[in-house]
Amino acid sequence: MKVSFTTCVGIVLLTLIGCSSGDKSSTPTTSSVSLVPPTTQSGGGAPNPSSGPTSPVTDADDDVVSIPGIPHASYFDLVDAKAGELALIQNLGTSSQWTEIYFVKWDGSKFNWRGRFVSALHTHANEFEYAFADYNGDGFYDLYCLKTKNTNTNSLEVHILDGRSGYSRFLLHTGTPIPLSSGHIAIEVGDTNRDYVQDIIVMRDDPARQPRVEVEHLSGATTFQTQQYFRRTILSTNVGDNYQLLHSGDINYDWVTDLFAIKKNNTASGNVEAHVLSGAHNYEAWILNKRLPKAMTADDTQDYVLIDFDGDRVQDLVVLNKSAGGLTIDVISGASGLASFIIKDVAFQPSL
Ligand SMILES: [Ca+2]
Ligand SMILES: [Ca+2]
Ligand SMILES: [Ca+2]
Ligand SMILES: [Ca+2]
Repeated sequence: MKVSFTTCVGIVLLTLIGCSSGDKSSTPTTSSVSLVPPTTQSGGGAPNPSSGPTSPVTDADDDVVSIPGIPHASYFDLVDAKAGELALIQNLGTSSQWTEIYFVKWDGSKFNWRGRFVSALHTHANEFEYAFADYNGDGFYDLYCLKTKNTNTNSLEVHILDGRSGYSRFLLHTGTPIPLSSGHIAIEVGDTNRDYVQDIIVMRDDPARQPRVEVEHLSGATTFQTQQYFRRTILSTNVGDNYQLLHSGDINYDWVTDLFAIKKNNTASGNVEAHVLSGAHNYEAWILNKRLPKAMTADDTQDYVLIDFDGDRVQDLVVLNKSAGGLTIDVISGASGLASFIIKDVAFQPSL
């Protein structure tokens, strides 16, 4: 089902979570909507002791996950790759002593392993964010490894592993104009200016820097050396582990990806909430504020990924429920307006 913009606004009207004025019109608001605010901080951008420079925001992916079938499993990240495929990235505790990449695919009833690759990236303690895209246009998805901590250049670094070689060699190592930051950085890859070259989207949550989450695009055409877009959003900083920021979905079908702020903790409703800012409106308009059919947890044990899981060309929201005992997966249907599940509580125990 295609969800039109008007339908989305309708969804907003039906499912407002703590929204106040400004949502009654049929067009996105440009005033700041009073969501359950991510922070009570205002104006000056004074650092919060819990997330300031001396106490970097802890990433959700620090959690240990043990997954049957992967020896020495200790650390994972999960990203989308190819249509409907998922990739697990094991950064630490690998048998090869290199970062390893596993592909899995859902066949309608269970997950199946699709391949394992020993990459040319060393193991590390949570220093990289990841995204898949075809960097060199050879038809193979490459792995963008974006180093956000402890870089030699003291800037955000881009290291790209070649998909065609099974991720065994690098296509690029470069610094960028983006300085490292004490706050949390989320990153996606996509062609934001439609020149057929993949760009990097950086979402910066740094209350020590300023009080609004910033979105910045680095130009792929200049090998990520120039900023081709910059905006301060109406989303307050200091979202920390309460939120997960995603930028790979276009919820209102205007061909511009939107900023999903998934509020995972401390919601008034007790459920996880999706708050979406319109990319086409420079992140000054909320286009969805939705209570998801998913209870929040006290700990940061849920990770969210946007992909089209069921192949209907509508982005779905994959939930990874992490625990010491393993991983279970839910998928919330985009076609249902993020109201119902495609799969729920499926243990992640892929078959060979
Ligand atoms: Ca490639
Ligand atoms: Ca581009
Ligand atoms: Ca959009
Ligand atoms: Ca879908």
